[in-house]
Amino acid sequence: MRKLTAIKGVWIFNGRRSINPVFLKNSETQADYLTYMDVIPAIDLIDGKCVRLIQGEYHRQITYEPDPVKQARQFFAAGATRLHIVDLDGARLGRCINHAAIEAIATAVDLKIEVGGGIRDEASIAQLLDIGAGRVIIGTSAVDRFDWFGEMAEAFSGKLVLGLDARGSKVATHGWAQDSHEQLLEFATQAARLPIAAIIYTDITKDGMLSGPNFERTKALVDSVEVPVIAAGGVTTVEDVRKLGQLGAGGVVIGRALYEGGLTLPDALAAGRAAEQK
Ligand code: AMZ
Repeated sequence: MRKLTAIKGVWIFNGRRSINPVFLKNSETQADYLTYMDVIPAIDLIDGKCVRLIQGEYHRQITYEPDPVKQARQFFAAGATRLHIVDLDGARLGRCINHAAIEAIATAVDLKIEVGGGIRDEASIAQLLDIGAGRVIIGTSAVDRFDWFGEMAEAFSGKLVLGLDARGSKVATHGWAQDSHEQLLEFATQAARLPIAAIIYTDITKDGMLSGPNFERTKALVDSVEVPVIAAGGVTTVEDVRKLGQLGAGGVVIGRALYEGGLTLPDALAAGRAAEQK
């Protein structure tokens, strides 16, 4: 751990990962930067099974492991410490659908879990935290009801993550079926003033394409906000992980590349740790 102010990374406070440093400014202890990046494998759920979509389109679905607990155990055995779970049925329908599978994973596997997809009310957030999720991801409702999102961010300080999914510079919602009027950087800047844990940025056009992430927009985000930016969508190679680390991403979410064997989780984790030493 080193004090670095020029590189964006993950804020820590008293040796622990922390929320937005804005909320630490009155503290006598200075917040430090921890420069390693989280490498977070993804489980996307449809009908209780692990799937991937291509560019978020529900008719372009690949089913992998039918048992998500088995998949989560494999990620844990390969060295993961965090797990990204998306309830894709939930994202489409606007309420948590794959609750049983999420609870089964949270109960069976010792991973820090972030989960999203269809979370639209306070009770759903509380319920997911209750069953062991460490963080809850909110996308659509942050865009549609920003004031509500602000209230929830305060109520569950450091536990919410903004899921920022975009086609180009336009933020998308409702399982990526709708484009909103929000612009990526403006919206991120506004949301980053709240006590959220991170922003997960997904470039929809890259997602599931195995052709690399959107480095340019990830960098623009990293340079615009003071919360960790986690990059998702298209992360395919060790080099992608390394480059995202160099440009200051606080983490990466990896899906299809892990499932199709092109990238091993130990190699991706090693690249994330290497970013720590920069
Ligand atoms: O692939 C999709 N069509 C998709 C997807 N992966 N649609 C939504 N999501 C994810 C977002 C975010 O993690 O990346 O669901 C979460 C946001 O859900 P919601 O319901 O709050 O917008």
